Amino acid sequence: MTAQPAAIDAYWMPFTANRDFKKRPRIISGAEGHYYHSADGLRLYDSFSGLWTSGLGHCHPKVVAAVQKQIATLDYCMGFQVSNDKAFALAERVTAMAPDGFSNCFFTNSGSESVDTALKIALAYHRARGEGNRTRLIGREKGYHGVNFGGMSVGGMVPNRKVFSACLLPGVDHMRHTMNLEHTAFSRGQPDWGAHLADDLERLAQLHDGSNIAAVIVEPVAGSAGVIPPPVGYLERLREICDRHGILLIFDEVITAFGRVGEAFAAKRFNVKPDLITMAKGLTNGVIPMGGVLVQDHVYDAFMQGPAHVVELFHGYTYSGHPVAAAAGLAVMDVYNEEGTFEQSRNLEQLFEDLLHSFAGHDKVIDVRNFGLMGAIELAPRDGAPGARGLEVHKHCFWDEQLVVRNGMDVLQFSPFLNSKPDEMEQSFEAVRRVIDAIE
Ligand code: PXG
Repeated sequence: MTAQPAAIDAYWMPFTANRDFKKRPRIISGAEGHYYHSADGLRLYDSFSGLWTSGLGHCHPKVVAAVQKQIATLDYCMGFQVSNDKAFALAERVTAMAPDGFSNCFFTNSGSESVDTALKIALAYHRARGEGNRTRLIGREKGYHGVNFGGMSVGGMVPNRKVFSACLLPGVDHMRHTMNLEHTAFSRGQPDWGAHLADDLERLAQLHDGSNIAAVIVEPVAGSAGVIPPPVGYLERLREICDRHGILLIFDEVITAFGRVGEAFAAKRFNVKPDLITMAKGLTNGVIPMGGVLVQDHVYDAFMQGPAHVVELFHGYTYSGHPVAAAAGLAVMDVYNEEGTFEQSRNLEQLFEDLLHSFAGHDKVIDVRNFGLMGAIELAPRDGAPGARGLEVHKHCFWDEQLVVRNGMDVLQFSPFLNSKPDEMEQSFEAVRRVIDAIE
């Protein structure tokens, strides 16, 4: 048992009610496989795989060994003009797993950086092709694309945007989101209703003239907003409209890539090919921060023109392609391959869906949504106190059931391990039910 840290005032926690947290901290000091160890001695099951990150479980021995070896071999190396062997190797591995025609990968250090990188690539691509007038960017309500200025601007999470409203990028529009409880509540997987909402993109193309639009970005399955699977036919329709108007389609796959929806990429699962794909999280199983952007060949080729000694894209991060992160990524790709992780994930989908939907009909539950190993149970908000019920479930699960459950307001989100054991998955939902039953 490890003691609680003596002082906890200095750390300003992200996306957390700091004062509430510090009254009774939930501090994790160790992990192994599917369990966390808290600083005050609890052993907790992690129902969220880190933060959608750690599909293989924590401290996988192969990944640990690869990181230990790399850090003692090459800890860092400049990534501009000089680079390291592991970054090239990882780009080869990841592009080989991508849909056909994605032969190049740019590395970043997070999902937010991946999104801003993708938006910049889209703008620079059009300019390189003599269409510098294409500057408008389109996102979607309820979209989450990280917290940097580009991602925040195309994103549609109101609390994340509110305070910064005056500083959001100009020339950004949003399509409507596709959630409508009247039509889609308790759908299993993709709802049948809602494909027509893709036509919002056509309307924006009519309004601005499609020739002024650079790109549209969507999460193939929205994650942070509380798991919103795409209506049947919706992504296909977006692709058609993009093709008609020369608009680049960006899939933000920070959550959906690497097995979360039973394939290496959601683009493969839905059989819809975007022009750019952002990724992070599962790229290294969360072990070392790393993200990336995959680009279709026509995008990369547009940059590889003109004098060969000139930098093609004035963009990059000190830690782009970091050797330790890339070594972690390579080990993770090996494990995905050796253990058949994406197939394991696919095989757990039915059980997961059944467990989630066993909450339909519960008097405190107003919707259940799922796709792949992404799931949400939406609780009815308590009168006058939206979010209170969700936070209470999180805390009771932690203290009373030794279970880490993520809540976004009153939506409980589930991101089980891609290699979950069925009995542990079942037990985790039994615990959630006891807590939902017990609270007010
Ligand atoms: N795009 C998507 C689709 C994401 O889910 C980001 C970009 C940003 O990634 P970074 O690495 O910059 O955080 C994300 C991140 C939640 C939750 O509760 C999800 C994320 C972040 C915080 C909370 O679902 N995803």
